[in-house]
Amino acid sequence: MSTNRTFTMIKPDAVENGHIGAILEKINGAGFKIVAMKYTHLSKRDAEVFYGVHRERPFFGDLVSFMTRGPIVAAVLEKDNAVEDFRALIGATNPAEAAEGTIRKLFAKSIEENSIHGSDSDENAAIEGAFHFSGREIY
Ligand code: FUP
Repeated sequence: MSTNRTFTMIKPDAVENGHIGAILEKINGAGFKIVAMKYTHLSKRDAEVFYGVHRERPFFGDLVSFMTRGPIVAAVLEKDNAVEDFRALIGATNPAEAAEGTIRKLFAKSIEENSIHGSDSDENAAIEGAFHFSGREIY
């Protein structure tokens, strides 16, 4: 995956609350092109592997429970400077600290259930995109 791409998940809280459409509108409105997308449901093992870097953190069990509670939307997005620009669009991990107009400020209720994921580096964007999509599913 080239460095103008990032990976996102619309998380179970945002799906449950009917925010898929509004969030995709924000993403497209900010100039991101969707090059892969699926509506899916993480297994416990999927969530444990995806968030493996947090395995030793006290919130890990709750994070896995939350991320497997219901369906998500996974997508690969394309734009110049995708990783950094998408992190700016979604806002701080804790929605209470997120800037006005960001996706987490608009839709998320707590740091645990913060509505959306965005890769934090080009390297992780490639790893996370490949975790969810085969090469022939990315256009
Ligand atoms: P982010 O890169 O903004 O998604 O944040 P992190 O990689 O630091 O955290 C990944 C996920 O772990 C967050 F989206 C929510 C969860 N988390 C908590 O539940 N509690 C915390 O204190 C930190 C993160």
